[in-house]
Amino acid sequence: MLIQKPADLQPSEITPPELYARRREFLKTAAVVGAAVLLPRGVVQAATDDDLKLTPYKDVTSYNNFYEFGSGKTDPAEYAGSLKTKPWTVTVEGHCEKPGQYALEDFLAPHTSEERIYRLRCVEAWSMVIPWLGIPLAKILPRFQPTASAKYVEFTTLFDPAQMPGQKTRLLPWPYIEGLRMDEAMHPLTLLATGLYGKELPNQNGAPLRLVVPWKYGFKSIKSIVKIRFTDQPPVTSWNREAPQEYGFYANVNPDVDHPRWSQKKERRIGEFFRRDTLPFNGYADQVAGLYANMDLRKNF
Ligand SMILES: Nc1nc2c(c(=O)[nH]1)N[C@H]1C(S)=C(S)[C@@H](COP(=O)(O)O)O[C@H]1N2
Ligand SMILES: [Mo]
Repeated sequence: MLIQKPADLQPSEITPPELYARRREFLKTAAVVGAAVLLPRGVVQAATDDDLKLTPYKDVTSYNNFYEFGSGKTDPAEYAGSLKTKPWTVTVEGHCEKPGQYALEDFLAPHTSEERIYRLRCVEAWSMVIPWLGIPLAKILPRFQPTASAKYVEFTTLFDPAQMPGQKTRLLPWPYIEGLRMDEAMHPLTLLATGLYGKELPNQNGAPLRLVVPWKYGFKSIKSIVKIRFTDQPPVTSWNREAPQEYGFYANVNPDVDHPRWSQKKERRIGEFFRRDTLPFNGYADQVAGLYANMDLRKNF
């Protein structure tokens, strides 16, 4: 496990992607000994090696959705260089005892990023497997002392058309907003990602701070977060505002509920030829299905 703050990562410590696979082999052996001790039970997803075969770094960083830089898959890699991620401030507001503006380092401290290998499944029916670096959101939120009326958490992406040229267009209602129910936000799988493949997040992947909610469609995993707000009502999210009949608040990966314009039964793992069956909750059902025990997930899509 990498246990380092991104700010502490020295160039000499960064594992080049081509060495990454070999390092992983080593870590796998180490994990047999260490994982049970380091991670709460049930967090490490039991899966075949094939199912968690890493998507190459090049694909992870050149095939992206980040509409602030355009709607084409290669637009973010091409244009996100204009995003300035240092310094970065995260504003905390709403139903909590400790609202404020926090420099990114203070916002994350004293926690250090750990590695989590998660699948990300886009609603467009492609998927990737990414070794994220991040901190479970559940470790960070309690510090702001959410009150009893905090039922949801709303996340907002930076709004600055000068740095994010896509925001000069009406592709989406800006700024990009996403939200989780409090228990989803506090679930141990929910990660605030600071990096991937052992390095800081590239801008196109949502630097310097993004959400990764692996059991939900990729659009819930909001990038380049500048604001976190505790609310008593479900946040109005960008995609839900844009097309409510297509994108619900919950957005749990569900092969049985088709997108109105296409099936969700299969997916194409980027880099693979044959399509795979999509798994309920993107393969994390054992860990998260209980969150939705009494809900009709066809209605609450
Ligand atoms: N701010 C913001 N966050 C976003 C998006 C976006 O357009 N803007 N796209 C979402 C979608 S649809 C997906 S699939 C994932 C893609 O993450 P990746 O490019 O790092 O693989 O980011 C999500 N987060
Ligand atoms: Mo997506």
